[in-house]
Amino acid sequence: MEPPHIYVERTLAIIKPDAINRADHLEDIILKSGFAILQKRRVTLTPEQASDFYVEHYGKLFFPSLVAYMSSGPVIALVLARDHAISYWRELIGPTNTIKARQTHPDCLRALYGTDDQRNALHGSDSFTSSEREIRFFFPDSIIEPVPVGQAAKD
Ligand code: RTP
Ligand code: MG
Repeated sequence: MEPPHIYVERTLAIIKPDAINRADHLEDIILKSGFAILQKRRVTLTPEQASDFYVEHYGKLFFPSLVAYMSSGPVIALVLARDHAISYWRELIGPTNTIKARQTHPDCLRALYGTDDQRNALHGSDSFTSSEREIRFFFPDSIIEPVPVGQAAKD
């Protein structure tokens, strides 16, 4: 008999500068939420790198301060895997604006660990295409193909 197929998806999460001091706790929540952490990298982005990462927002009013914030200190990029990883992680982190999230989704991670409308603790890829691009951005050698459940996570 064939074993059951388990479809595992990957997403890119970032612990942003305002939440970096709570990284261990946040990683614990991630694991308890059923994700495997496949790859992990702590890095301080240059303004150029932060601009490239958020290029879809180039030209918007908040772009310069977003770039300044994301390059203001270390971040931790994490490749997370589980079923429906992209949508599930976005649901867990909640709405973009921490202040509004506290009113509408008080249990979401941004409501609990974010700071304001910009410093919102965590990033999550918003689509499969974004996840591929963002994983490659932080982990250029990453191979995008199905990962067996239970594969060991490496630091
Ligand atoms: P992220 O990409 O960081 O996971 O956030 P998101 O998808 O929920 O929101 P997105 O629209 O992609 O915005 C990227 C980041 O830009 C800042 N932002 N500020 N002041 C504003 O109106 C505003 N809108 C967005 C936030 O830091 C947001 O995470
Ligand atoms: Mg986004």
